[in-house]
Amino acid sequence: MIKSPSRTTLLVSATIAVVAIGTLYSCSTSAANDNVLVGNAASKVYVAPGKYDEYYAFFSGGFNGQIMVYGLPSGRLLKFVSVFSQNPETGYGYNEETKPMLQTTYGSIPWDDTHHPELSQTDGVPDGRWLFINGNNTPRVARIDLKTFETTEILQIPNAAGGHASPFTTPNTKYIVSATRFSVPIPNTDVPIDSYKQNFKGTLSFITADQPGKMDIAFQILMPGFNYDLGHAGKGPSDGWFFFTTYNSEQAYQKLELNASQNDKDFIAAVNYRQAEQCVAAGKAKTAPAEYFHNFMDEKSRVARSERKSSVKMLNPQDCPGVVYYLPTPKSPHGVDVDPTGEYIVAGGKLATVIPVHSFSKMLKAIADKQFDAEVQGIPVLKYNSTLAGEVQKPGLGPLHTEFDGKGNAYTSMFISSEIVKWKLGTWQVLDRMPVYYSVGHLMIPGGDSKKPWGKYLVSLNKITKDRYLPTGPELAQSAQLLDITGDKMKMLLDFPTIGEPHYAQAIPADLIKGNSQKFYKLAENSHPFATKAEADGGIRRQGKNVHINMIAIRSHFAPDNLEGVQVGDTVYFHVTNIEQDWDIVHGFGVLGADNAEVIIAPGETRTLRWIPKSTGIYPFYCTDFCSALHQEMQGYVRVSAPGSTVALKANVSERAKSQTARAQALPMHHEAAGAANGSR
Ligand code: RUQ
Ligand code: CUA
Repeated sequence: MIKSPSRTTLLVSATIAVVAIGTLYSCSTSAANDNVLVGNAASKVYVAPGKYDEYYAFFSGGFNGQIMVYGLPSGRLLKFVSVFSQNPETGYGYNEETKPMLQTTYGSIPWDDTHHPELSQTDGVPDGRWLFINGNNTPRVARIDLKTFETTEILQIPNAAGGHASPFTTPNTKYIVSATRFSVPIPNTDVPIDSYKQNFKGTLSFITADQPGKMDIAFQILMPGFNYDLGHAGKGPSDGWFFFTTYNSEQAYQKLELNASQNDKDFIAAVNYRQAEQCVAAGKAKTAPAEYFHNFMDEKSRVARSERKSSVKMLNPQDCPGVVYYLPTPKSPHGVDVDPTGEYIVAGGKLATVIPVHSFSKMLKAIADKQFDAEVQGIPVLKYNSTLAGEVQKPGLGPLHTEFDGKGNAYTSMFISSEIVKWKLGTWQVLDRMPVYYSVGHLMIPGGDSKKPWGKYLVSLNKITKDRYLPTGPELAQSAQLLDITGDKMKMLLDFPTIGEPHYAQAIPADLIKGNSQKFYKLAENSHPFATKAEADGGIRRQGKNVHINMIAIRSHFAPDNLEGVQVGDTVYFHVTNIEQDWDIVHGFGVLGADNAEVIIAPGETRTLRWIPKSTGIYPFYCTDFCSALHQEMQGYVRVSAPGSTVALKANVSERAKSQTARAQALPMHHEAAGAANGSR
């Protein structure tokens, strides 16, 4: 077989292909280097040691279900924020306090696929209070509090499958949205797949978002069974409207690659959500049964709770005329982006040869003049030319997403031709092009989807990395590239890798966040039911087969640190309170043979590790975070006896309390020195 001619042919053609690709990439790379090497690119991204970056940037972690926080322009990675995925690094989703965050009607889900981070806005401008992000697989939206950089709330979206067009915000964060990517029967029931046209529907969800801890579905709009892809709110004159792209208006349910690419135009759904509010208030929405979970972190106890909800308000556009219009849009549109003035609605048609731009004012006029072509399930379809402001001709191949610089320019990502194209709003002229490496999906300008973009940098979020970094086996990191957009021509400044697939990102001047960043949790306000606020309060308690250990962590010991009386068959809960009240003094806790993950305990909070010892013996536990000069001494032992053993419950609380506190005070700790250095800046 090795010698067969077909194999040889295959090898030869493969070699040719490799050579061709190699040539392509080396050409591209040298072209890139030409761009990079103009002027002072390095100095523009250089952030000196000890200095801060100018922007916080939040990148979706895609299929890692998290968020990565980067500094711009340096591209330095600052933090991972766990959202929909368990994270063994912090214990998120493993410890007892955060487990409820991942609760859904499908059970506890340890993973999701994040796509679109979205900053909260005030009057159409990112304000630095919260970041929202969607879970695409098991439709959910999450709130991240930008004081603590922690996920504080997750809402499941019922009557949906694939939460892709999400969680874009209205200008004052009254609502964030989620549209179903995949249409399914609503409510979801057992039907033949080939009954798609009769039975499958889409939904658009409007979610109240301006009150922390109280996210909920305000209402859903029942839509024809297309795929809903992305969305953006109107602003300024178009405030009160929301625009969603749809594809698969063919309603294909197999081989979509072919069957959903038949129509020359699909649609943008223009939703008048103020009108929807009025119809809901007037009782025109039905109360539909819908099971979903709302999970939120209590601020004082820092324990998450889950509540199950059982119905939503469902509005059928037929019962609320004027609530939705369809704008024909070529072809299989993906992104839909509204310019800073609120007049222009730009679509990125994956298979379109132009970038179509709709005019909001023309749309209102076309509605008033009833310029309708057809109706789809009670939704009027406007005439393409009646809403069209213009088309960008020959933009490149595979337009996906557009952001704005606030100076009248738009920037569109071209997936197939791997470039960013800059064009002028109003004249639709292409002004500049920049090759990017490779296959750009989203692009991001800080505030670039808002009323007031900070139009200094553009980040290209590339799907394919290939030869940009040292090879790391078959799977490479994804790649981001930073461009300077202050001049007429874009300038390439920097490549940096990203982890998971960063579909979209958001960024905001650091000044809007850094002053609010919380340094520790106040111990006095810790209302966790198992909080231990002083060394002398530690102990061990048995409740049937459950053993609760109350423990403190402080540099450089746990108290108690010797525990006896645990038996095989018990479930042990280590409730560890970090009683430090100082910035960046975090302790960790791990115990031999634990089958979950460590817990990381921020100063002032309590975290609980559940542990089921499987055999008798002595089990050490230790601090996992190098917290002090005597971090290696920060350890203890649990004795595990046979079931029914007469070994009494015992915790060495009081003897250790005094001597260790005295010792900790006598030693200078490296974290304190680091803290002082930070404080001096
Ligand atoms: S997607 S690459 Cu936003 Cu999930 Cu466009
Ligand atoms: Cu605490 Cu190391």
